[in-house]
Amino acid sequence: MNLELFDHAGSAGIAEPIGEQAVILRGEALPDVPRLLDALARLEAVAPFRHMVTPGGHTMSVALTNCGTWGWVSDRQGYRYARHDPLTGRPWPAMPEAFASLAARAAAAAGFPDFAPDACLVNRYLPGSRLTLHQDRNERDFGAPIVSVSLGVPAVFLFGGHERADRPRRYPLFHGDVAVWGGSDRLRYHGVLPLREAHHPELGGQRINFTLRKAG
Ligand code: MD6
Ligand code: FE
Repeated sequence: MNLELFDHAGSAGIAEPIGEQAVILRGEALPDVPRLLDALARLEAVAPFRHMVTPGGHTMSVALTNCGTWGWVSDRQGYRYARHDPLTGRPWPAMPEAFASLAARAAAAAGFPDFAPDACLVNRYLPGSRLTLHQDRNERDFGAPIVSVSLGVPAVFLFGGHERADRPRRYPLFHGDVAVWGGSDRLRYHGVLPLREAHHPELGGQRINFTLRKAG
């Protein structure tokens, strides 16, 4: 196993540009981790992780839940944002303050002031879970950036171009890293390689990703 995959090796605090208006803020979320995990435990108790089905009929390998006014959902009808959790019929849990404040701080650091997310998609990866190349285009306003927080086992993030066929670059995302992208990079294809088997001291074998957006 490559030890470098398991920590920042001193990179926390570094802003690593991955596009004209896209950056990985290494370790930005580290001070927030206790609050994030506490909020996640409450969220999970009300809106559990589940595997959704794609419009093509495949069950996603990533399990997900949501908080905020809008939650991202998928079923045979398509991908969209919905105010209610299809599992419980209830509104998604409110966006925890810890999520919203981290997102606003990271967006501002990346050059997007006044980011006020109304949707947070939470993805849980177990060994083998992956996300194929996709664009995030279900949001109403592409003017707002996306803020993505990684916790737990590291993953390889694929960041491509504006065409599906554009060869993506690969970036490791470690516990506490925050990726922000918007503007001219907002619609770039991206994905996550299958998660490797590994152990994280706080999260065990899993990777958690929070993706905060302005959806409505
Ligand atoms: C993930 N993230 O990192 C998957 N989308 O688990 C995404 O699909 C994503 O990280 C838009 C913006 C940032 C992201
Ligand atoms: Fe995405």
